[in-house]
Amino acid sequence: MKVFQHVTDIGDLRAALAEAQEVKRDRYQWQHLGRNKTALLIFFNNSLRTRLSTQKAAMNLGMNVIVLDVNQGAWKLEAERGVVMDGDKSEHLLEAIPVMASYCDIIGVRSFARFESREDDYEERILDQFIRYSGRPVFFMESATVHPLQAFADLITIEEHKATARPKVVLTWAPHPKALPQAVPNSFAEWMQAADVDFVVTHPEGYELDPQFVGNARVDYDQMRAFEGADFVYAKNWSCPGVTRPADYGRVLHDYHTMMDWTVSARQMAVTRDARFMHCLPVRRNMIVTDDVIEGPRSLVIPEAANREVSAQVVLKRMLEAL
Ligand code: AN0
Ligand code: CP
Repeated sequence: MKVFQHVTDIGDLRAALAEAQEVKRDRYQWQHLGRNKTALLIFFNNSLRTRLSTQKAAMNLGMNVIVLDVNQGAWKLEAERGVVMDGDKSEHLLEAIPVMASYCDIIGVRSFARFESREDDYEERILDQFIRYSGRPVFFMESATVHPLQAFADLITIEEHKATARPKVVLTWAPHPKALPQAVPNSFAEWMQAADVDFVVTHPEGYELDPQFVGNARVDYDQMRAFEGADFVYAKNWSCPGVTRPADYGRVLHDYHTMMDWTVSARQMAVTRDARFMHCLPVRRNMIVTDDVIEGPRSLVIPEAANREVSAQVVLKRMLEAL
């Protein structure tokens, strides 16, 4: 594997899920694969899970790991070509990328949506430059539009906890005080559309996800109706994707105080089929989900986060095998 961005990059999902279970049986059985190989993890944004789980996965494989927080100690990086660099940016990505690549074998990058323009974000300008100019395999650790390590971990978690062959999985929008990217719901939708599940999305009007990710998934603006008979509830906030009105891209469309009936609580969970609750974390309690639901016996948020180590290990293992 040279790039890990979309669900198609992982190939057959059955095989990927089987490999995840093989990792869980003994995660240290491939220490020879990573010997004298270095993973460089580059963070333009904050992280708890991605940072720790990906380092752990690389160490499980016997790799060396270097973590760079670009905004804490590195030079500020320019991403546009052709600008006169007389501002606060001291170095250009076009030099920084090949330099960083010269010290490692595999590169992971986290670079969130900037919300300056929908085109810039959806063209994946930053990650594309890493793919083009590093000469190394590149995996996305949440880019402007996707978070595939999260979606893969989510799929592993659903597979482990499903009680029926084809569970009903509901992705629900939930309120949040600040504008958040669409990367998590985009990837979750993309991976659920590729998996053997009955997938439904529910959100207020105006938050329609990009068709390249959501495809022809069922969308219901009535959250209670969408929750009926659900086996898994996956909550997430996202800002306006700007599909129908590009000018609204990245906006929070309503004052969140008026949207609090979308917070996942016992009221909605009551109409499900005793659904499991999922969220990628970090989560704002009593905005996205009530304390009782996230703490309750049906919550999967901790095993879901633990599976981030597993999804990262499958991806790194495949990249090492293809070096
Ligand atoms: C990020 C987001 O919503 O994309 C990261 C989630 C994994 N969340 C925040 O910035 C709070
Ligand atoms: N879920 C997730 O990616 O968490 P972090 O932002 O803490 O890495």
